Amino acid sequence: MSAIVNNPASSTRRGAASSSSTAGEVNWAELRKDFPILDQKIHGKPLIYFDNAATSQKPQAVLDALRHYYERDNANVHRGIHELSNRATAAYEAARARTAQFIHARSPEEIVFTRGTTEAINLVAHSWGMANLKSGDVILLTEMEHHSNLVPWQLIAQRTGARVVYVPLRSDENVLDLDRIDALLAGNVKFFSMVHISNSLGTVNPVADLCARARKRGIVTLVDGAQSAGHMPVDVQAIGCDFFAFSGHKICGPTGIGVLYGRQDLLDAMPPYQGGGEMILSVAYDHTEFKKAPHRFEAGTPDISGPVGLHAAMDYLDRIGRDRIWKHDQELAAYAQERLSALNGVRLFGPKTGRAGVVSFLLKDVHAHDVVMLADQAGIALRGGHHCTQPLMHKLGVESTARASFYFYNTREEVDRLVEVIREIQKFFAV
Ligand code: C6P
Repeated sequence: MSAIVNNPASSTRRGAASSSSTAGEVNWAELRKDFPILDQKIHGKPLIYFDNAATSQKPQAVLDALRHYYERDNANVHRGIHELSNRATAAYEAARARTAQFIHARSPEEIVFTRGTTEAINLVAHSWGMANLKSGDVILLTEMEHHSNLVPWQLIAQRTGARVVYVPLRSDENVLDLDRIDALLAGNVKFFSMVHISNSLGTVNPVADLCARARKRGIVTLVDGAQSAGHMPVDVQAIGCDFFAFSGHKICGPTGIGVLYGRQDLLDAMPPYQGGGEMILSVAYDHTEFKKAPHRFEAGTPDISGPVGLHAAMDYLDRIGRDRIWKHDQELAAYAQERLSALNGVRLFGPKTGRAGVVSFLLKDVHAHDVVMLADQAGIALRGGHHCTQPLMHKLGVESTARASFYFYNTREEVDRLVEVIREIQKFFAV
């Protein structure tokens, strides 16, 4: 990393040097140099990567950590008594401790490694849900959930007889209708699972407030942090949730590694999700004793390089500062919103103010996929489709949207280029 200067909070800074930055500020354009992938042309045009909600790019520090692990330390964890296995185990558990610190969990024992947000939510739905839900119970979700926080609950509802109920959107602003929350929670709600930042709308939900209201009624809560962890400071104790899930690949880490935070007492009381090696204390032909959490939920050889890469990613992000990343994301999104809304024939989705770095839009009479295909020809990576939020799209009366999603290595100049390209697309379709 070369682009952060004079940041007193950044004690682990490496090679900090940028004469163009002012005290405590980040030279965002300079940070791009940490991402080798960004330095290329697509269809002859400089790559503009605006598909960060799908997955982020990886800085050199993460690529180096993965390479170092496989070149020097690779072995299986928790099993061997040899040096390499000890090193791999130490790296794996150090990543767990770093993750606990990253989201301010009380201890590393509250961190379960999973394949991603999706698996983390499925783990809770299957383990906690099957053990605690029964016919007549209500699972409360919101109308803006990603399929990953919707389908697992429908499956568990089918098996337990519980019902899924949704907090509605306010039609004017694409935000949750908070006036309805208390009445909904007063139903027979046992579990309330909510997205922190909507991947389709960019809406930032007031999760601390929602969790506090649920907690008063003894309702267990989960926050889907796929789009928030890595984009803003996250403190699970301040949020007051019982579970929090996120994916490494969306926060500069590798694919295949995710995190489930769970309150220790809840995790300890939950039955295993999968059975196999690593998660047992002892096995006999007729019964098994399981390890305590988190190991009871990590059956089989885990992804080891994943946590190593994730550790490097978390260090990298914190050298920049997640408060700064959040400010940058929001400023870029507000700028994109302002520029796009000034165009004729552009429908913008999501809240008018305070949105995260996600901007969904449609051009009048142009299919979202055509927008994305033509933007690709101009070197811009957008995403088009339902973004795994089909019920939400239905609610909004559309099949799909085009979406630009930002991260800290994106710039205002890139947004300007997007606007230019959208104008060209409009001309092409004579809108
Ligand atoms: N959204 C997108 O918006 P996984 O695939 O397990 O890493 O993450 C799933 C997931 C869960 N919740 C939210 C809010 C998400 O945005 C996502 C992933 C991607 O482009 C893929 S649809």
